[in-house]
Amino acid sequence: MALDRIYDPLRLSLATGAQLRHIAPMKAGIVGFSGSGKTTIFTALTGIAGQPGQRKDAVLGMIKVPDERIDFLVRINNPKKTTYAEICFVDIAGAALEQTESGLATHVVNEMRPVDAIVHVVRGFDNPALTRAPDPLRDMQNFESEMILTDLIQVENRLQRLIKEGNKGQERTLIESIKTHLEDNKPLRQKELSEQELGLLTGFKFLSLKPCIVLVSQPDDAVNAETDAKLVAEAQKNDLHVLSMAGRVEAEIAELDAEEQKEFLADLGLESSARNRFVKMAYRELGLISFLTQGPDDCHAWTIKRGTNARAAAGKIHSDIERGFIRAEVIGFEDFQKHGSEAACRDAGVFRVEGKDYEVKDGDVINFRFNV
Ligand SMILES: Nc1nc2c(ncn2[C@@H]2O[C@H](COP(=O)(O)OP(=O)(O)OP(=O)(O)O)[C@@H](O)[C@H]2O)c(=O)[nH]1
Ligand SMILES: [Mg+2]
Repeated sequence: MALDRIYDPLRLSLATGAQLRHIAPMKAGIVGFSGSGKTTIFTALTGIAGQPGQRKDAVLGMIKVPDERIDFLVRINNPKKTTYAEICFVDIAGAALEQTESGLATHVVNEMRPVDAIVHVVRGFDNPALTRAPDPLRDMQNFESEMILTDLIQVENRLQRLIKEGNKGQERTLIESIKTHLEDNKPLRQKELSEQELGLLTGFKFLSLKPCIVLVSQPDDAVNAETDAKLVAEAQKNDLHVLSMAGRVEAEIAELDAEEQKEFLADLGLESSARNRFVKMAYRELGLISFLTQGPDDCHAWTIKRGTNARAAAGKIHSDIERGFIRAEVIGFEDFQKHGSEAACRDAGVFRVEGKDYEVKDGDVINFRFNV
């Protein structure tokens, strides 16, 4: 399926869980209980008006990741094409408020499976449509338990199947140890798993294994409020990262044009937009970095996980470059900025040739040499 049939970058569109799998940029699923303010946060992060209420399909919004390094490369190259890293936000249907003891509803799970990271919106504001008073800590813990329970049910089904087939191999041992972990109400992101074990588990797309940011949607008068310390402490116990914002205020600002946004943010004493604050935190907490490629045709930011080696990074651009990898020609961004061109960097001795195992650093300007 062609990507451009699924979504128009930077515009609103709809997709089913199955279509979501085909979207290449990092996908962040906005989830939470019904009426927690998810759609409002979707608007705050994307600037795109959301669709209120329950729907059949997930709503997508693409954003470009602001990157001053790309802005610099564009100024010196004036390229035909500029490509910022992108994040695709997915506004996912709300989860039922009551704890069901049977995990999350299937239509919610189907939309959550394909995402790379979870943005869990918890309600800190009074929603007149809901009878329960806001309680971010309660909602954070309940939704986490729902994700864990959903994984546990999946694991139990798999285990039964393996037992029936008489399987006594590696997968069964692993599934059994995962079951024990989940039964303790612990998320899989906290289980130590080897690369090989993670490989065996990719097909499951476990919810509690995905990195998760808890986003507390605060009332309108809490634009700059600190997140409750108890909530942060509890979140840390589960490797959850917390960010607070006044969702409705931020959504209104995000829909303004750039100049007006700046004024409003300054008036409110906010350093930058909700989107920028989110992206900065998400990259830091999810261990993401960008490397850059540049030239007269294209200046391009590529998002990878910290720790990725040169050869795997090349695969982000094209599988041929990964397969035929010869070497990576690397200049650190600060050196590039200081000297202004590849030639000047060579003269200054800051142009490096690295092999396939080189660990790519944030902001590396790279030219891959390959042969296929
Ligand atoms: N006071 C206040 N109200 C908000 C805030 N965010 C959302 N609301 C209101 O709460 C209601 C629900 O907000 P939505 O963003 O639609 O919540 P949702 O989680 O997407 O809801 P569902 O998709 O139905 O589960 C709406 O009436 C919003 O106007 C906020 O930050 N402050
Ligand atoms: Mg909604």
